[in-house]
Amino acid sequence: MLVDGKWMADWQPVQGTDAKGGFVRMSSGFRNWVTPDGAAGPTGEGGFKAEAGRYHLYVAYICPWASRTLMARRMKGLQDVVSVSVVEPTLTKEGWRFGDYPGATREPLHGFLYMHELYTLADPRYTGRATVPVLWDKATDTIVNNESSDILRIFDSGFGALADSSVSLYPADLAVEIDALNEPLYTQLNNGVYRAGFATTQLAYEEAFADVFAMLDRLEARLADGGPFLFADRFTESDIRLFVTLVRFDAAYHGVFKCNQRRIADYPALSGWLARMLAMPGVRETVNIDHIKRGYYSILALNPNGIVPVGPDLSSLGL
Ligand SMILES: N[C@@H](CCC(=O)N[C@@H](CS)C(=O)NCC(=O)O)C(=O)O
Repeated sequence: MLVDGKWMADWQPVQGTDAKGGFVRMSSGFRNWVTPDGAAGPTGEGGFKAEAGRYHLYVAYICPWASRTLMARRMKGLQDVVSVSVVEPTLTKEGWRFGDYPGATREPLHGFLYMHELYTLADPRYTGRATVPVLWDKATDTIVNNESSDILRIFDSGFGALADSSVSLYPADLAVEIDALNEPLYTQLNNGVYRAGFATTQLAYEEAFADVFAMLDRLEARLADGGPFLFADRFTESDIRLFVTLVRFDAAYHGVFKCNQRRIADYPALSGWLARMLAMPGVRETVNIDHIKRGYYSILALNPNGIVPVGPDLSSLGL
């Protein structure tokens, strides 16, 4: 991570640990918003007006947080408004790197090799991890926001008429219900798999494991009774939040994070929902299973020899 603008070499994949050996994710440092008129958003400073071609999104295909912003960009029809770069799938000793690994890209704006160079350009005294996603402002050469849950909402409403208004990822009349579902979805499932994978005690792992499968059971029942989306016929940001975890589950979390009570393939309603998501225009292109497998299985603290499993067979999902 960066400390006072300097890269610290003793990088650890575990972001933080609490007294009980539980995984603790660090908070995001840049929280400004793009808005139609450039006024300040719910957090941070103003000055980031929606303009086509002004903003750039840095992502990793391995990363569910980054992938959810990529999917929101596609669902809101912002492909020609916000450009994208993709880092290589394996974290190096200097964090995320740009390069020629298939599916990755070079850094187009400054020719940087590492993600952390963008952070120190934005703030030469930055302290924190150089995480993806990052929403970058080309006009002022700085980071607008590096919190994916904010970026989802920026894409939903911050770009005004530049975005597809027929899709609303966070409609006002569902906002309370979406927030109420997002909370356990994040704690028990999206972050629950990480809490299982990075636990350093048996107890912390088992607590996280129970959370993951309790939430999967709950969502299976919800989708078996309803659908086609989490909120009946309304596609929302909660579907995006669920998708990024489910599409990684059998390929990565089931193995390397030891979330192995069941696979998503064993849940009929969840696998039907996952197949429906993948059939939506542009969604398949936000998923790169090779990056996902290579990325997670290269976390040497969890998989010392870095062997990437050949399976599972995901051909029924077209992956
Ligand atoms: N709060 C952030 C978390 C992002 C995050 O943890 N990204 C991971 C990849 S999945 C990362 O970039 N880790 C690099 C590191 O920890 O050094 C968000 O949701 O946007």
